[in-house]
Amino acid sequence: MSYRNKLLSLAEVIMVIMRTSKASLLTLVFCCAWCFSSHASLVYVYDFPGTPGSGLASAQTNPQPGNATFGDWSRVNLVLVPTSDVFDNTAWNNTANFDSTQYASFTITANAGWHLNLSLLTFDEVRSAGGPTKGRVELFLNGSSTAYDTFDYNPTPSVQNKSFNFAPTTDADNVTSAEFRFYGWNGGDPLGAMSFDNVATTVDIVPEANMLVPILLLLGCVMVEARRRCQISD
Ligand SMILES: [Ca+2]
Repeated sequence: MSYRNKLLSLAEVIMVIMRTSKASLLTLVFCCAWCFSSHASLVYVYDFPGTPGSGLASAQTNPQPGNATFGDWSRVNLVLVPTSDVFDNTAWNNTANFDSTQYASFTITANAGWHLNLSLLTFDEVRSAGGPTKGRVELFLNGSSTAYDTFDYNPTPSVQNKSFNFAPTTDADNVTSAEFRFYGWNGGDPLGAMSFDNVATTVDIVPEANMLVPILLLLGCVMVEARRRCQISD
């Protein structure tokens, strides 16, 4: 349900409550519960279904969240490996030097009037024999060319789950777009591969306007109406 529709629904419920009782306290509790319940984190997962595993957002098992769009995966200076159910790539930089021009990535874009409070990225990784032995994930915010945070790890020959515990973004950061880039280098074979799966982003998608403003306006209306009815009954 959209934020606007939630507000309209809330107003209707308040009117019903006021018609049927003097339950101002109940109304207050309901408003607070609604406010907090509409403000929860969700987890969006890329699981790359098909052969080769698809990086298209429309192909993922879970649907898009409301009020933000997870994008299609990109390969920048990488070559697809047609493995099933993972995002597999070869032609990684084979030297000992990190190369910022070669990566796999995806973006998240908030709808107008919303922003992203990001808190965690987890993912499965595995490399083939000769694949990269150095891995890095960088998070870029609001189109900046400077990484907000960086996670280094050593890609493994069997599947492991990794956690990128960056500093969570807050309302004050006003993040409206984000990009995660996955790098690899220092392999022993130019045909070596590295793949990703179950790339899970934890995010709270928040309306930019202060949530309390419309709630307080509604509560104000409730109290004014309650006082008016009291005066009429006196
Ligand atoms: Ca998968």
